[in-house]
Amino acid sequence: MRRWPSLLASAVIAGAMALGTAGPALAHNVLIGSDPANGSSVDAGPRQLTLTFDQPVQGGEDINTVTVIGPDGSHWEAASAPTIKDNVVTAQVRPLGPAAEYTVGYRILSADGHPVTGSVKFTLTTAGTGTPAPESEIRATGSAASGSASNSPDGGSGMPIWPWIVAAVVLLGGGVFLALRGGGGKEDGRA
Ligand SMILES: [Cu+2]
Repeated sequence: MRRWPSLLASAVIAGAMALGTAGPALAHNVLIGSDPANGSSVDAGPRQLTLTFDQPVQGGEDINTVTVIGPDGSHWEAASAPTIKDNVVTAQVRPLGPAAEYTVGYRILSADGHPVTGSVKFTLTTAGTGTPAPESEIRATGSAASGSASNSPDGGSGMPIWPWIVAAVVLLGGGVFLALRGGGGKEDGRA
């Protein structure tokens, strides 16, 4: 009779713990807007671009990188690091060249401390007079960011949830064991 309330309590506690610890993993920054907008066309190259997220981006020049990749993998981001103000990342762009599709790749530090990558694309409809960044001006981290950005279009950083499920099952199992053991002991005592 007595064991059911404690069994239920164990299950509720284990479930709450699993939810509580898994929650932050799902709260990564999400890109909610950009200028130029994803999929848009512009007739002149923007001198700067902005990426707006749903929550503040953490500072740190080494981890927050923005790349602008044009035809044949050419780089068009300025040499300076992007600036962060709350939810908005602003990056300077070189004058663009060929009329083509350009991909803006980003790697930013999420509010929960994890890196988030993704990309947006825009099309330059009228060729500009700019030239791509020379190899010497391409930031090492910028090159790395463009690679990871193209690999994770969903913007996720791949944090598995299964360890939390395993932990919940173990906790639940332990709770059941203790509840059965404790309940049995009390019954023996009263009898
Ligand atoms: Cu995270």
